[in-house]
Amino acid sequence: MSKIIDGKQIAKNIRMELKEEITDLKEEGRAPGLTVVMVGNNPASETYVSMKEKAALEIGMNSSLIKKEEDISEKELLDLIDDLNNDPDVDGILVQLPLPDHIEEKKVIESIVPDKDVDGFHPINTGRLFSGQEDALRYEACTPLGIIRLLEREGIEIDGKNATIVGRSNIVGKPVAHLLLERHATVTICHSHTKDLKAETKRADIVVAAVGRPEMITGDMIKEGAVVIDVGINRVDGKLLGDVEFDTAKEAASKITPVPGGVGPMTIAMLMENTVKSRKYHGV
Ligand code: L34
Repeated sequence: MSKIIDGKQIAKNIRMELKEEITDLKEEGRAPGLTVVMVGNNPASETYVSMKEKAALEIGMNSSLIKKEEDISEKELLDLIDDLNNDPDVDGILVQLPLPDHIEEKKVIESIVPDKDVDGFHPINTGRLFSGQEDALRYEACTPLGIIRLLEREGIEIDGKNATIVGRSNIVGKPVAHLLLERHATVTICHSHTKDLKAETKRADIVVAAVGRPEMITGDMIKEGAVVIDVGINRVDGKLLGDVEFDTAKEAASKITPVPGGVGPMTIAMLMENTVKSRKYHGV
């Protein structure tokens, strides 16, 4: 088995499995429906939303992309979401972030009905994750869930392992900590006030780097044989760099994700998984 975790291939396998499931759902009467809303024309967002659209259509989902001008008012955006909340053909609603400064992201996220929040950002969904409610309908954020799927598919054990997460964002750091905790890892979350970062990463069996600083996690910070998951996507001089210095970290690691081709494609596959889950919940 290769040391490099092929997120692109794993994501593809998952999408193909979902495609078969969607064939059955169509026979039952209705394909899953995903609506992605994008405001403005941030080039990175353009790339990500078109990748989401393509992935959805390829596996037989109904997908629509709604693009709005940068100057759309908050009220107009909230009204649009309200329409989607009430549209029985829409199982999943995703509003691509970031939003322009005049729109309050929190307000927009909270306006999506939790049972269509396939991003898993609504406080109902994060609350159910953080309080360990496993039986309620609960969507988990796509990037954190994608990390768990990567570990599962690579046969990496989580139970009893030391997992150190670098970064405490609401979108990655905090939710991935809870998903790992739920699977019985001993979890440490590091951030800008952490006294000795190297000491924390060095004793980890699993390191998740999600800070958004190019190549800040170097090989000397990794324990021999550890698993390294790089969530960073930093554009530097037209190149994509992770938060991990790949070449040095690879020497120490037993397994490592590349950037690109690691966690990124899994984020999109998990959006598909969550939308299929929503379709099953909502029925025909
Ligand atoms: N609402 N906003 C909402 N949901 C999300 O889940 C996202 N995110 C983040 C930005 N805003 C969002 C994404 O979709 C980041 N993100 C995302 C998704 C996919 C990829 C990267 C970020 C991805 O597939 N990256 C490729 C490289 C693509 C390229 O060339 O730029 C990779 O292989 O890592």
